[in-house]
Amino acid sequence: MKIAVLGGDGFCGWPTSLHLSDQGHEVHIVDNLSRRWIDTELGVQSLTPMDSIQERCRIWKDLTGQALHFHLLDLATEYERLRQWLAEEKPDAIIHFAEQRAAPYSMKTDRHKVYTVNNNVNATHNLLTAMVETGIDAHLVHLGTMGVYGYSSVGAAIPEGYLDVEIENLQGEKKGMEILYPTKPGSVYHMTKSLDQILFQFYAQNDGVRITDLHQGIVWGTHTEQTKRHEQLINRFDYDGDYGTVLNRFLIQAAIDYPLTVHGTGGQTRAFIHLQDTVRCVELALKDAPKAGDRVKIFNQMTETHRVRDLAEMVSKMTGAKIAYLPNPRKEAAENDLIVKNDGFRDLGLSPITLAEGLLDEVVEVSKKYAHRVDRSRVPCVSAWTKDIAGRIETDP
Ligand code: NAD
Ligand code: USQ
Repeated sequence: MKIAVLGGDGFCGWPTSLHLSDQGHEVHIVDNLSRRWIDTELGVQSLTPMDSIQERCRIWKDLTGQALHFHLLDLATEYERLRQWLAEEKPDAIIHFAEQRAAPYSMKTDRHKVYTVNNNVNATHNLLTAMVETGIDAHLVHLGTMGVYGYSSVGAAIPEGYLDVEIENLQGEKKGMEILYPTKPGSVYHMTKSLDQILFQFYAQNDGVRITDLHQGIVWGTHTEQTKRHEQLINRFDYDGDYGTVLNRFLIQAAIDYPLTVHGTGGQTRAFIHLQDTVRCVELALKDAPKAGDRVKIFNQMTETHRVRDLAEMVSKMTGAKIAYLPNPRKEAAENDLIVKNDGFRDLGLSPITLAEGLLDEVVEVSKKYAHRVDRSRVPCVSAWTKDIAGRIETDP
């Protein structure tokens, strides 16, 4: 297939591009490199030394003979170019990773909120309307988030996207209907993913666009089978207080002898998935495309749930790191349970990589190797969810 990977220079997009190219697909990476600019804005860098996207593509071609085509394009602000690109290239499938994905970054200031909404909502809507206008019949696979549901399962497993409800009509009869699971986003970033869901529902129903939305949990790990093949294919690894995600952060903190930064009591339960499984799930979703006229297909792309303090304790036991319980910069439930259905990918044959399988060591190894690149002053999470909370943030554990 000819596959467009939008956001293919990012943490999930790059290994996915390599994986699909390795399988013989013709892969086109579309990215505006905004993530690299945000590193510059924040004054941080990936733990791992990343080459330019052009250089990464050159190395892959030298190694495998497979070309990766790179296109510099902003989905949110260059609508005409996007439409023209789709009309010319006519991809068979489009994988959409191209959004601002950090909740803390989205809550930093009013400007960051505005940027995140403009970027994410416009990127998704521009893509959908351009697909309709050009008449291409590509399968769109979008990376969404488990965060659209909120994280409370009220004692029942969160289903894959839809909820059956019963309402009483004016005649007093009970009528069943299926609705999108009610959204309860916890940040402006997560809110944009909730808005994306409505855009998808409309374009699937109105124009028959074939869409799969992957509600993904927190991705951990850094290597995949392909990124390990050459040091210049290495993936990005975010450790800073805005973009670093919790488990990867704990592992790098342990490697640099920094107390593990648990927010509040660490009672937040979240869904997780290893990067190698992310890549595999995208492949499985591509093979299971919906038909025109079908409702949006939604998968919960996660393999296990964990409580933040349990993760900290596990990393502490493994490495000897101390744990610091800090005032929480976020507005979120101090404690929550989370039960999630993920039968969709299991039925398609996913055999998940779990934390128990020893791959945590691999991340610690990478962290130790590049520890000299870490700026310790960028480790604390300083983005506060409200002005009240801002006054209570602690930056020195
Ligand atoms: P990332 O920031 O590393 O990558 C996103 C890429 O998209 C970047 O290369 C960026 O330059 C590009 N991009 C952003 N806006 C764009 C635009 N307007 N036009 C063109 N390119 C643009 O993020 P990631 O961690 O790879 O996440 C990818 C997707 O997966 C995101 O949509 C995110 O919401 C979702 N997701 C990520 C995680 C995670 O833990 N990393 C978990 C669940 C879901
Ligand atoms: N946390 C800590 N200490 C830290 C960092 C985080 O205790 O040093 C806590 C947070 O307060 C939160 C939890 O860990 O309760 C998860 O935080 P995170 O930064 O790892 O994850 P999140 O902000 O939810 O975002 C990440 C990705 C996002 C994706 C989401 C999936 O950045 O793109 O959508 O995970 S999910 O969490 O399932 O919604």
